[in-house]
Amino acid sequence: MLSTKTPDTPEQKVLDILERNRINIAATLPCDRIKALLVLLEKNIQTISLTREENGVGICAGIYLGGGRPMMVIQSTGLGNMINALLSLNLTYDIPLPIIASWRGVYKESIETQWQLGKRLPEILASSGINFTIINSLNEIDRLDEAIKESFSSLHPHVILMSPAVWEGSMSEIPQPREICSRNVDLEFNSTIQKPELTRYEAIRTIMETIGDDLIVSNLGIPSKELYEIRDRELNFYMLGSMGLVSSIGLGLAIIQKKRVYVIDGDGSLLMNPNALISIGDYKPDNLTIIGIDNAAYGSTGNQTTCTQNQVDLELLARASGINTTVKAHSLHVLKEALRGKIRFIHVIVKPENAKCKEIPFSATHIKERFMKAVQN
Ligand SMILES: Cc1ncc(C[n+]2csc(CCOP(=O)(O)OP(=O)(O)O)c2C)c(N)n1
Repeated sequence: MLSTKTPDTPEQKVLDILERNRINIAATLPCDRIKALLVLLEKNIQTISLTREENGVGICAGIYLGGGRPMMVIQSTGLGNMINALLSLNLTYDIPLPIIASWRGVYKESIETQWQLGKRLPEILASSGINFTIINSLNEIDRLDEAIKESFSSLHPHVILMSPAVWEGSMSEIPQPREICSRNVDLEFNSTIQKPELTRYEAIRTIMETIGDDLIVSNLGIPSKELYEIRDRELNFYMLGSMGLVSSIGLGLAIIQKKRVYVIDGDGSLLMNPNALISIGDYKPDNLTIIGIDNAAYGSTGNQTTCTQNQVDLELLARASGINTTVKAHSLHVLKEALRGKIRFIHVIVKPENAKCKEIPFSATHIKERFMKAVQN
């Protein structure tokens, strides 16, 4: 992509460092202090705008698994939304993620709600085992280069706490309000959810009989164990934790890869992170299918009921999020047809039953390494 140069501004220096490190995608959520940096990033590298930072951890993990070099650019408060994901995903599977965090709450901060988290962040990161670098002024900007390199060589996240002092006096362009055009939502939706006849196990077996050499990311808990039992393969990425992030990882993979990506998600997990559907509806990658297996329960933890029992329709949630080809499957035949038709969201209605399955005998890093090798072949 052609670089739009604004020589000698702090923002340009940051962009130069990212380009030197071959960062090809930045997942962002704004902070007032980095608004000029975000303008420059949008003009020069692919950016993904997030609705919640935790979702970005999943999307960036998918991009990395698919062969990309992503990073995140956020406000430091967002780190509070990301801790579980960084530990259960990045630190467990060895997935790098450089994160520029505009460090609020400490330097010339007038917003009181920023103080408590801001001042404790170094301690929180240190005690979480997350590497971090503090950059207090523009003179220290080369430490950003070191931090990004450290993240990719250690295969771990690295947070760069960037003081607002870095940008002081910058002459960079700041964003202008965009024109909002009129728009129309034309969503006719009627649905019936019948008494379920299928099990999750039967649905996953049908998925495995229908798809070819496509990529699969599977939900934590029993769905991944059932998939392992039905057909283990290198192109299965088994989630062992990080509830809610399986569809985000699928999105990241679909953005960076030409291969087709299937996600086996669950109602509990989709309701924990509907942000994933919103981002998928926004980017609409045509090589991604989310299979929302709805047993109206948190099946893996004892079948406690979820809000799909009587209130939320996941297919409607997907449509309302901008995913426009959806279907509801009560039978294996409809599921098969939907998979063949490359429908983007398949809502599969199943009974809250778990097959008796053994544990997946692989470590997280083994699952990651063999998946990446197979994907990039
Ligand atoms: C943040 C977080 N909260 C709770 C859990 C415990 N937990 C693990 S799996 C699971 C249920 C997932 O339900 P769903 O996505 O519907 O899939 P199912 O097991 O029903 O197929 C829960 C609550 C967790 N791992 N992480």
